Amino acid sequence: MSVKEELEKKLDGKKLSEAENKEIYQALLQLTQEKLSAAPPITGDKKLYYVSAEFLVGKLLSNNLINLGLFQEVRTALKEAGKDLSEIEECEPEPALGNGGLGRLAACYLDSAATLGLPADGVGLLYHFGLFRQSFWEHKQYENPERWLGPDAWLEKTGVGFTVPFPGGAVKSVMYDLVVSGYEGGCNRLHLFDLETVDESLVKDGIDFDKTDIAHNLTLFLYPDDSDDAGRLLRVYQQYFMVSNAAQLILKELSAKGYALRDLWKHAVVQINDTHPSMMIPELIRLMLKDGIHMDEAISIVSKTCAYTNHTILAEALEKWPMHYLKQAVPELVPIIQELDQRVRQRFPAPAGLEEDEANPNEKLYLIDENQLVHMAHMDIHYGFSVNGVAALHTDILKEAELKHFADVYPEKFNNKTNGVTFRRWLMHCNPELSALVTEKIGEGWKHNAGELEKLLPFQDDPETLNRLLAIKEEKKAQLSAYMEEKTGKGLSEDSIFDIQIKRLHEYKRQQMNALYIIWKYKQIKAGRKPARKLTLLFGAKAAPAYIIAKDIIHLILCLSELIAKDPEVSPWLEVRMVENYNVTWAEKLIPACDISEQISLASKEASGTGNMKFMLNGAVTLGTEDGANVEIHQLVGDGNICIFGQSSDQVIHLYEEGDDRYTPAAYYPKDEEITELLDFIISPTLMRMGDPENLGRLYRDMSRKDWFMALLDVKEYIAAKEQLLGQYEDRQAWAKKMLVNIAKAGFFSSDRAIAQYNEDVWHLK
Ligand code: 26Q
Repeated sequence: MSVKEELEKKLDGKKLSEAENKEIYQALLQLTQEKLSAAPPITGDKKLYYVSAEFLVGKLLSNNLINLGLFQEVRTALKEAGKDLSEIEECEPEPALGNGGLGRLAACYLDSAATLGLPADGVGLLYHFGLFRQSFWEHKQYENPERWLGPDAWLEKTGVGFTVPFPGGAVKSVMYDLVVSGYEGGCNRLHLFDLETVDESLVKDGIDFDKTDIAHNLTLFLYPDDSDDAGRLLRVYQQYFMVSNAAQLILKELSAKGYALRDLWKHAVVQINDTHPSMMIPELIRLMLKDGIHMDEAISIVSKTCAYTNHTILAEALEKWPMHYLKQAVPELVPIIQELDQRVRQRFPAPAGLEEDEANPNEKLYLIDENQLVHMAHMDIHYGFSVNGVAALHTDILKEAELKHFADVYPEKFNNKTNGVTFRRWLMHCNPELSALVTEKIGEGWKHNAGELEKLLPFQDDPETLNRLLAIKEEKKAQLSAYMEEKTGKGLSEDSIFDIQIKRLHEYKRQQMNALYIIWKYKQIKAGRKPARKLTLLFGAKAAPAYIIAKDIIHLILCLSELIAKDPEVSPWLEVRMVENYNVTWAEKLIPACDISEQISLASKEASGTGNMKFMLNGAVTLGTEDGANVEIHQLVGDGNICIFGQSSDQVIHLYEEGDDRYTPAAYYPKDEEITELLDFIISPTLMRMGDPENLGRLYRDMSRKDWFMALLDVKEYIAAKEQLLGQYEDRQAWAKKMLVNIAKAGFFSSDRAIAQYNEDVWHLK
């Protein structure tokens, strides 16, 4: 039966051309699910459990169709019936089970593990409400619950469930599965645990709810606001609920295969995705002790089973839980954690002859510090067998600075695994036009072996290929413009340069520095210095609900957007748009249309970045600092195909080390007229009339007095670099060549490569 016939059968005989999009979506969902269940499960003697508090999988329909090899056939059948697959996809709710990079990485990795035929399941939580839905009103962000669950979701009920012990009484879990298809391969699973007794009616006003009622709220929200004690404590409960279920599932599967508990490490490997699942370690030990295994052996087994990935060096994101939280939420783990700490203290005691008032240099290796805070990462490093960073620079900084004392003790545990992204979603799906061109030029091989994209390099002087690349970029810009028109009522200027910054809103990512560029450009145009071509700056970002300055930065960008749109002198040359509720679906529309990819974090602060890789793969040129994976992109494409600016990570680290003498904006900027002018504009009457003086004033004070992420230090170089890059855009052939080199060199950033390396060095599956 053809796909068309199968679909029409599911539509009870209704013709595709006569069915509503919603009906077609449901028929496609059913059909795809049937095919997925028929796909062979990946099996093996040793299995990876990728445990993560976030899996930002995005919409699944197209992804599954691609992996099942049905995408083209379905697209064509729909087209013939006058239907458009991307419009049908609009019916699919997006599971927003992640904040950003870390969650999206987990999703790419599951795709690649299945593609490579490795037995690897994800384990996480089934949040009923994903990351909040963002809306803008009077230039400010508002948050509303994002309920994505329903009949249109892809989940399968499994019938598996466990009991999770909490001091106030045990709770029961139910496990739901998402089938993870590999490209032209078998299937793995993403297991998401829900609370049997969850109660959605607890959600009352916006995203607020009773945080203490854990028997009913554990799986309601992704990362409940943890700006207060109740929220932080709930995070601990949530994490324990996740790891207890994960541990029980792993042991159940082990015993179903007929293996003994003490052989766990031979048949299972647990990848701990950042410290959110770190309680896996004491929980597995607890279960082994209960089964009669002695402490020494339990520790040794678990230490051979667990591996840890670090995704950040920002101090505020490193989890340290007060002991009293753990005593309240997970009392049974407390003696185990204390024992793990004691063993470290015995092995690394205070050096002999230490004076009373002298600090113990080994203190920083301990799990429990003098303030009774439990450092989750320390537990992972001592009691896991592998510690990896997510880009070369990040791993170097971990080894040489942040975690140097650990790397000195365990050099063999530290390794780098530069992040990667799945080319199925981030090229084949979001840019079928470019995929087709690539295939036409170099054949199909790149789809399974991304390194083959280098075969494009010989085309860098071929005008036909270069013109086609430019034409595809134009087409993707037109598509984005049409989508914007549909969503917001206003399209984009398709012949302008599209400069895009999309990522979580955080001061270290420096959206505020981009805003200063906008102010500069606005002033230039007002002064009569018009550019060669219009520039469109696009933003997408959610700010954490309690992150005040991040919300102030959104406010500034939205105010600038309106100011410019309403100014007939400026608006023909400059446009600023911030998309509402940025998510994976938006990313899939924005990235293929991008000319300039903004990767401007303060050097040393962005562990890797993965958006940078997606942009490059779609032929955008990076404007960035030498940070995270930008460093590797730079090395691969060479100076001429990227635009790098700003202080180096060494310089930045040095500035922070200077302590009180460190870079202070108050000492810098009043001396510099240009910077003074840019900053002062934030509180100028023009802008204050448009926005809220409280928000703008606060942001102004923060940027001029604290500027913790040194935007003012790099801003002039940033402006100069951006202007230079905009100039280069005008030589269209030379620009197309840059695009081509970026695409050709992107193969290294395939998550297939990353997963193959994890397997080779860490997991040893198959
Ligand atoms: C911690 C404690 C309390 C509350 C929240 C958190 C928390 C939540 C989410 C800490 C960190 C995260 C997410 C981090 C994240 O997404 N990191 C990104 O990981 C990507 C994949 O490795 C990298 O590419 C990015 O550079 C990194 O920022």
